[in-house]
Amino acid sequence: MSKTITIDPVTRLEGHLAVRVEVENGRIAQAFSQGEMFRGFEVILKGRHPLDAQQITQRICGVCPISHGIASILAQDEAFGVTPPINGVMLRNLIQGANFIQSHIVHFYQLSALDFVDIATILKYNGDNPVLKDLKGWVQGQLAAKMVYPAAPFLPRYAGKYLEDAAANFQAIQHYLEALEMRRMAQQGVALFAGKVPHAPGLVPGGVSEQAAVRSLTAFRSKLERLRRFIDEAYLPDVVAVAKSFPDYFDIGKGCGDFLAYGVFPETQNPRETYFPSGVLIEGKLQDFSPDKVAEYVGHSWFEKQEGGNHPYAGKTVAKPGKEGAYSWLKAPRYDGRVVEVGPLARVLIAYHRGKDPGLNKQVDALLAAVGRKPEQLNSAMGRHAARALECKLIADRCATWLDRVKPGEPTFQDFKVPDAGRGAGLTEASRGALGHWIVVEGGKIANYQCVVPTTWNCSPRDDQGKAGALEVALQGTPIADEKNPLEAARVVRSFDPCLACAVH
Ligand code: NFE
Ligand code: MG
Repeated sequence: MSKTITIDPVTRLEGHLAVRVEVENGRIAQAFSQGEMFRGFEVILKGRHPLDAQQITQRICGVCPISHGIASILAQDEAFGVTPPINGVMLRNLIQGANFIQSHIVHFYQLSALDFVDIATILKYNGDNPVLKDLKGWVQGQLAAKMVYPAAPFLPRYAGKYLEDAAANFQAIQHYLEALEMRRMAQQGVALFAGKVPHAPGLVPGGVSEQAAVRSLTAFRSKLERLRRFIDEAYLPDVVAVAKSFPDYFDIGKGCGDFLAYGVFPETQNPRETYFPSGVLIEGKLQDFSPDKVAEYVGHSWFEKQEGGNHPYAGKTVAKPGKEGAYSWLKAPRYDGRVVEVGPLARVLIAYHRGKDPGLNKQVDALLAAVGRKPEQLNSAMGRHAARALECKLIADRCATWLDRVKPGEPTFQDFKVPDAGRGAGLTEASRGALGHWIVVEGGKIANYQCVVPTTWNCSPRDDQGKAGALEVALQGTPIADEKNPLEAARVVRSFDPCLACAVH
């Protein structure tokens, strides 16, 4: 007998995701990931001036607008035939790097940690940390006032096993609050070179419109040093502590096992020479990434019927609500017809397999030793958290190198003309994974614009062949101890850090 459980909405993630699972003998047998809203950015962009694209596409999301902006200006760099000066390349990296840092920190503390940390222990706090005393007093006040949800947004939550050690909980709760301050600091770092947050005017084809002023570089460095301390002293140790307390999550949430990264953070004027390398890991073997092999299917998506997969240059976005057999507003991107997972785990594993950066491989090995796991166990719910935390450190450390490479006072921008016709692919990574924008310009206007987005890869519905998407595969086999509290399923979903606002764009 199978029992269907629907989690709708899955909370503590970005956007509107519903997950329907069929449970048999205490385990998930089948899972269906449903994106619940249509937005239509690709339709809005048609017929507009190409230079509107990086502004409009940043509105896809408030968490990763920078990566949409970067994907858009990379596509336009190619379409317009312009190469940014090295200062422009480095400032783009600092802007995008700071955006990744805030995103990873907010994902662990504000979105995921409450799956593991027992916030209810705050009522037992008897120490003299002012922040924790304040929080305890606030919860007590809400209880005394008989509020329905006295500790919202922390409670209610699914019942289950949370961190038992009181001191570990207090520390994590304190870091939860500090993380908000860290996030603000990283956002300020973005704004120094991008103009403002979240939707940055400073990202332009040909480079960055802000100058490389010594004052901004110094301000960025001081924020970066504070962030690096938080990542080293709080974020990474907290993830290791959670990983050691929940070792079973290195065996839960195992994904399809195939991974894709476009690569991100160019270190030369060639946009493909990136710090995190591109690549495809299929059945444990590393292949070079080929952009021609990306295609989107809509067999189970609410879009007009099409024959087979469309490469993004030929992609169409025609909404078809109520289409028979469809259950999601996400398309189903596939690589060479295969389901692949994208994100920090994909980037870290692909860099690890490439082995070009011995320092990076050493840090992956050290993390695995700290949690007592083997590399193959990174393909799991806890592995995704561990890879994300490690990646956050790698990026923050690398930002210091990019800062050193900026030449103060030298140009950050190369002028260009918008041609009457052209096309380009902007391939980068957002914090949640491989992100591509494809632009076709005709008559000086956008003739077609397609975005293939990280969460569209990870949370896609089934494709035309009926192959389940990456999250759907990862949910299969997940044990569900209590059908009224499907905490295990929620933990697997959140390990992907889904953003449905992006995914449905
Ligand atoms: Ni709305 Fe986004 C990221 C992009 S997710 S957060 O990271 O691109 O698919
Ligand atoms: Mg799209």
